[in-house]
Amino acid sequence: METSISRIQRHLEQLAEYTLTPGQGTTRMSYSEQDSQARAYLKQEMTALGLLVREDAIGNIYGRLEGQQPELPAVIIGSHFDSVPNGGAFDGPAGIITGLDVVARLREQNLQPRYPLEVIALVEEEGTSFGRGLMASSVITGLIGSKELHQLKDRQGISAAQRMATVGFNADKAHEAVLKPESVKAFLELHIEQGPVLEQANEDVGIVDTIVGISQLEIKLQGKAGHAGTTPMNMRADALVCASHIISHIPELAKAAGDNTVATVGRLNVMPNGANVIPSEVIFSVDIRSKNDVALRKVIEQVIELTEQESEKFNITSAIAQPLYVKPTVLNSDICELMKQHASAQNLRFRTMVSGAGHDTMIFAGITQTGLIFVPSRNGLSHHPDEWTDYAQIARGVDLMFATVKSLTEC
Ligand code: HGY
Ligand code: MN
Ligand code: MN
Repeated sequence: METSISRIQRHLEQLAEYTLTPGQGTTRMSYSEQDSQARAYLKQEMTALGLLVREDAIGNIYGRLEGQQPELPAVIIGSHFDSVPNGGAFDGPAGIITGLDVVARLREQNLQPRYPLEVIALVEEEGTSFGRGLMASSVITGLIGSKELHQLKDRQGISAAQRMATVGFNADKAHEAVLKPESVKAFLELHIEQGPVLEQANEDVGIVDTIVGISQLEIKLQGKAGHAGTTPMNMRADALVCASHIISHIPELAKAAGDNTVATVGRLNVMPNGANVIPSEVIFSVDIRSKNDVALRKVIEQVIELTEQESEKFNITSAIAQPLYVKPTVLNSDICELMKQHASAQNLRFRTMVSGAGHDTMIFAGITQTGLIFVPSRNGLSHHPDEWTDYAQIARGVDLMFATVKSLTEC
């Protein structure tokens, strides 16, 4: 007989197989071959649990356990199954398999919830493919729709709409993927902490009460290509030199803003990218986060100003887009309290905490009450092949999720 721990291990090890970079972490882009492999596995496991399985217009997977009163709003549990490049095996999948294990435990105990329960597997939370994180949950909650899905493009210039069409989904029906707030009782997510706090404090779980605000900027600098050997230094419009001046000042802007504000330039593309060609164009990302919205907005403004100043200095034209901006999000206090009661009853060592990582939970908070449980990350490491959480630690998080779900669905 499978135990919760052995189920968790089986699911996570299987999902980790679906990567573009075996041996170098999890690389699973939305609507890719690896996405399709993970999708088939998740649907198979949802079906094996007797769930009613469906995929919405943009490829999110739902597994529904009907309630005694099907007309009542559903409690949704889940997370995402896309990844960052060469990421870990737990970021996202841990939350989906938590939903599966909650259902498995209900089945074992012959419990049918009064409220319907839905396990959800979300696409494109990381934004790795199309440069805008939290994409699917933003469609589900009505923040973006088919227009944006046609505008968001990957590095090859293919839009999210075109990509999803290749695997049978339809951005022009994105409106059908929108959930009515009255159809959802709560959204719950278990996620790895992706930081060092719980491990250093030797605690079992974190109950998240706030998620930091996030801004993702995309800065495009247009200079002029030229010969590296024959173009005098005072006749250049070098987009990469300009970018380097901007980027080198960004960390101090974040530090000066206080409140643990952070800023990261994680992606940079240089065109035409030839060793003997003056860079004509540079596109780079700026990811800014803070639990203080005033600080967040201040750093965004300063990065824009800095870009304009340096562009003028280097005879560059600049364009700045902000594909994502989400305010700091306070999660539902009633659910936090409920989780704390259950954690105490289970003698779990826990704390309430702020999440420095963004999660779909913050988007669902726009339409329903939400709760987010963290489990420890070894060495605080994430977005890295060595990302790790013990299966027994995840099982303790599932214990807390199971008790919370039973309360919210009145099992
Ligand atoms: O970037 C984040 O915080 C999350 O991993 N998408
Ligand atoms: Mn994640
Ligand atoms: Mn992530």
